[in-house]
Amino acid sequence: MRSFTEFILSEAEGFRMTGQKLSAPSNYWNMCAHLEIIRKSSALSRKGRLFFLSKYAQHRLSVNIFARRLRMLGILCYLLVLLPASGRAIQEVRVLLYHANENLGFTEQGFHQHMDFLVQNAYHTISIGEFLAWYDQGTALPERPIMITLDDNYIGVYTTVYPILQARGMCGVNFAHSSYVGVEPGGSPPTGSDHCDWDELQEMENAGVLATESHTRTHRNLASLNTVDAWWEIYGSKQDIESSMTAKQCYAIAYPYGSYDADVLTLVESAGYLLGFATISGPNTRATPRYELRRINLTSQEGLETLKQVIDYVPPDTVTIDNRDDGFTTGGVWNASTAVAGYYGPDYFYCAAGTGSTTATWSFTVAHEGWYDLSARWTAQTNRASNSPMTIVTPTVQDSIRVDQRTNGGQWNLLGHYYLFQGDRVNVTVSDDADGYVIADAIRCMPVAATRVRDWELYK
Ligand SMILES: [Ca+2]
Ligand SMILES: [Zn+2]
Repeated sequence: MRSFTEFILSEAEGFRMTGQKLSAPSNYWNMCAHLEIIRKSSALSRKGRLFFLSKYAQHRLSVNIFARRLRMLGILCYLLVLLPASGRAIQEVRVLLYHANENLGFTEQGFHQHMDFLVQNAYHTISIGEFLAWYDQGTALPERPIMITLDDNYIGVYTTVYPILQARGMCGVNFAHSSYVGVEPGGSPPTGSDHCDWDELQEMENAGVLATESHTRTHRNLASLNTVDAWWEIYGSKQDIESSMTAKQCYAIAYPYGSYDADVLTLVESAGYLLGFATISGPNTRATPRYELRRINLTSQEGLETLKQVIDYVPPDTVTIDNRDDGFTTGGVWNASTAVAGYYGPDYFYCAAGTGSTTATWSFTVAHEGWYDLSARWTAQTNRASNSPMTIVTPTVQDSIRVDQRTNGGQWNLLGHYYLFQGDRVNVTVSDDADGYVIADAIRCMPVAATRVRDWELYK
């Protein structure tokens, strides 16, 4: 495939100038919209295993089954009552995982840079308590919520991470293997592989900067242990942390090596944990299983581009309009559905193929002049239209493209790249003049770096 530059060079003739405004020939953007993004999927293998629970565990289990039923009832009520009325997109929380050890790619400078980026871009670190209130009760989170976690309780958590977070008013979670708290294999002076001691953990806890939670006792692979050993690791570390720290409740566990199976999850619930963190990449919603929460493993050496990617960074001026938001209007009959996964917000609308009289329009006013990428989402299936017509209309842009809604569901697909002026009213419309079901889910208009303008001017 040709590079963007080669494409511009060969296709520059095709660019249309309208006053000061430039838009690309639709075939380029159609090509972009059809680019396949390989999605990684994690398959979790689970193995069956017989085990016996202690009396305490059995009691916890029956209590928890009741609690789980109550929770399911709660979720049902949420779905039935709140969801259809809600105009807000479902919030997501991404959890980052670092290891504060130079031997594992940790650098003070890199961590500094990552945290500065988060603060400067209005991300808000949340605590385990805030996560739980959101997950269990739907309590609102701050804008751009994010959770910082550190595994293995390396001394760098105390010497480096703690002051960096504290200076920025941020917080995080320190997952400690409780048998190794205070263990210093490097002797004196401390080395990167030494571990924080209980006094240091208590100090960070009291400061409200880093809460210590469980990473088992001795960091063994939980899925490979028999029940007695797994219980000793899971329940024992919770006991260690709660008895060694003042007025401490340990609510969360992170699985060593990200390893767990169905039996491990049962033990974790029985031990009284409320949250379990894996190392499966991706965002958490309130529907993510509470003992299989996603975490994104990265090192602070990785640059800001990687960070932006894993946190799905969107610049502040980005406008996102869901089919349930203000700014979305319809003509003709549309039906709501959640049947196919990958939709944005609470649901999507669909209509059958027709003659173009059934339409859905997303409208917004541009806040700042500049270049924007305009994208749309849909849910893909074979019964969809391969040629859903979309028009993009502003006072000076008039673009018509067709998108294939049989593929590329559940992701933002580029419709076009436009120069927009402050105060411009933008209307994006999809109609039923197509060869299958047409989907109206959400659109996004995201500012992009001005470098592309300069690139283009080189070749004009
Ligand atoms: Ca939607
Ligand atoms: Zn670990």
